[in-house]
Amino acid sequence: MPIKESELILNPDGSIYHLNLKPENIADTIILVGDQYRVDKVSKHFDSIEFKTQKREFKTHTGTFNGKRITVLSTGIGPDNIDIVLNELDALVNIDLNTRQPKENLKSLDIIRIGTSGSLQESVPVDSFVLGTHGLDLNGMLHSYRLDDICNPEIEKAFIKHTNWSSNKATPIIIENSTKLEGKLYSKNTFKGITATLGGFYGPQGRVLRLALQDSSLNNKIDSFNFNGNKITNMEMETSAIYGLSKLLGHRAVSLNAIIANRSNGTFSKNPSKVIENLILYTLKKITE
Ligand code: R1P
Repeated sequence: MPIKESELILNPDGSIYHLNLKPENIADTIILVGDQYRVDKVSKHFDSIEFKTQKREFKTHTGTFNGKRITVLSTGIGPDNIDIVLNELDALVNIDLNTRQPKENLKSLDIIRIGTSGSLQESVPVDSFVLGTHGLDLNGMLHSYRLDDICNPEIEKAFIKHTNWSSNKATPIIIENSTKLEGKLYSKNTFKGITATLGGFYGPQGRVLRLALQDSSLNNKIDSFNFNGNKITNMEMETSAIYGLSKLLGHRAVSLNAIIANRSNGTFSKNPSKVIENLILYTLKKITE
């Protein structure tokens, strides 16, 4: 049965609904950034750009860097947007948009996030990079899918117990990165650890402006969590959703974050643009080595 028009929505020109892309517009290596203005900061290093589009916060440039075809695409903020981006990218490569049927031979994309994030550990300072070994999903978007094969119950149970996690909130999920992409992107210049992904910037990440928190000691408990040496290094709003949907759809994903704030000692980078630029150059070099 073809997938109905209401479920797989195409624009009049045949491009996919939110991303405004056709299958030929994307490379097999995709860099995801949050901020739409970061797309230009990546593609300015390309040898050439063959394709550009933007709809809402989803801006895409495809080109080559050192001869390798790469797409850079902005996701905007949050796991809800990742649901759109990962499903539509997968549809572009794994669903025949003419027949509206899944393809027989499925393709795996390499998906690399270049994000910004706050460190939770004093030992992971501002202006450093963190590679997420796992995404710790604390926002719940992934619970709409069947997750049987991607969870890590032992570590999830330990986290729930350690934090006395409220049953009013979505059950935490831990999802691994692609070890293949970790091998390509990791070096002694990057920290490694579990990246926690929240569904908001203030309360969900323990920031208090005027509203009281459900659990004011949660961040301290997250900081001190240690499962066989695995610690939670940083917090942001996309990684676990990227890891979860990539695993479910058969893509490889790794998330690199530039640390621009340290929540443990209250510091913020004096030059966040510089650390982001450094991470962009590091990533482009590593994926084309
Ligand atoms: C919040 O300011 C945003 O910045 C971080 C968070 O994950 C969230 O998206 O990442 P990006 O700079 O990649 O958007």
